[in-house]
Amino acid sequence: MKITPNHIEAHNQARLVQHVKRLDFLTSEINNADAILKKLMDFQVAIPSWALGTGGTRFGRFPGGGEPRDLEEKIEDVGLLHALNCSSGAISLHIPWDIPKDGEAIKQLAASHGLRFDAVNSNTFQDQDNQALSYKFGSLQHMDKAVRQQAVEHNIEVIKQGEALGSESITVWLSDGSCFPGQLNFRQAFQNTLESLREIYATLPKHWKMFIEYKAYEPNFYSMTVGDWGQSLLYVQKLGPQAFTLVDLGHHLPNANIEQIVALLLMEGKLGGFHFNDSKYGDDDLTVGSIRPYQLFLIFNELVEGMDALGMSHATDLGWMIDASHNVKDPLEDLAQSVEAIQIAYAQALLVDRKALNAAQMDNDTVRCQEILQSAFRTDVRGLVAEARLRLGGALKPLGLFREVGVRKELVRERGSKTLATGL
Ligand code: AFD
Ligand code: MN
Ligand code: MN
Repeated sequence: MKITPNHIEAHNQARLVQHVKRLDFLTSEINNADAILKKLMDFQVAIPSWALGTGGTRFGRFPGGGEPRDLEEKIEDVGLLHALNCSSGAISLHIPWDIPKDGEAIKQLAASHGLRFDAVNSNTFQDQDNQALSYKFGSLQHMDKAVRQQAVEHNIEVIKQGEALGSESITVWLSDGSCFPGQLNFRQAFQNTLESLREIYATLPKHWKMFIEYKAYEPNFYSMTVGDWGQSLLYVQKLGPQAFTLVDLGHHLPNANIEQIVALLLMEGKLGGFHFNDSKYGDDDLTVGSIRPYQLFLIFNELVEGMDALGMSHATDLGWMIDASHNVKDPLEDLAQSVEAIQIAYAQALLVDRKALNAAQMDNDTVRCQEILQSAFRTDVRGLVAEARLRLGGALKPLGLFREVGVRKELVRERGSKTLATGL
């Protein structure tokens, strides 16, 4: 299945008059539309290879049909999404779920869809069939040096795989921890993990980054060895300049002030990137912006302010990735919604009147501070986001075109209705 320029052209033509009307109104209301458009056009969000199939819970899984059967088809799916929105031009691989058999051929296939490879992800939270030692009681933290060594070697192998594809970062998410008090000596677990991470870090290519992702709970329910941003920061500070903290929005305890965490990690030069998703209760992996769009905006508000203060490039200095799971929605539709939600929050954050906010803060004018933030948040920037897509050659309404041409129906026809994608 391919989305052709003809599809895009016909779809856009039919919506152009309405779009221009909307955009004209919007640009008459704001004064930095051109600058925002340029930034939106530069901004790409990576799609996780493990989120292209239907997810499930431990209770069950209800596949929707036409799921990608192998890495090639996963790349095809991300290519479809990118053809529609021109803003998801990267794929993040999970190894060993997605080991390229022929690296060069996979690289070429991705390039033919305009895709590059974002961070590679290691997996020591499951045992694989051919694995000698078990990760039941942890991997990089394990009491047994041989298990730690096996996990270290896996991560080194993932870096090698990533290098062959042109990736420039590895994300390490550990499920290591304990389920019951007394099970683990916390200091020992930390030291073991640090020592293992150091061995991995030592093999990083010079231009690579290592992201240490934290998570408050699950699958371990008493302690997680990288349980929060403070612990992740401890590791990355000890590891060195190529190590950074990765913030997954679903990995905090309820009501955590994620925007403040982001601001401080940025200030310390230790924020590496994001796994975007949304949640009501925990690590729900729901569509970005579906539950707490204001929180997402506030996070982007800190990002824009902090990155500008440090002279960082919005497009390239942090890793922007989605990490989601789709139990009831079509994965591609869900991902299209997520990318758009990220772009909307980013555009709204670019609208914030920084000078006025600064002045209101200096005056302790709390009311004015809220007005400034909320007036940006309540601006309907969808016309700007659509215009950025239009200029890049994408569809005015990606989701609309996806349904008009019956992408899923065609994928089911090509691949079958009972296919199963690897992932969670
Ligand atoms: C986990 C983490 C991490 C990991 C993924 C596995 O968010 O990013 O790679 O799920 O699918 O909860
Ligand atoms: Mn994640
Ligand atoms: Mn997660």
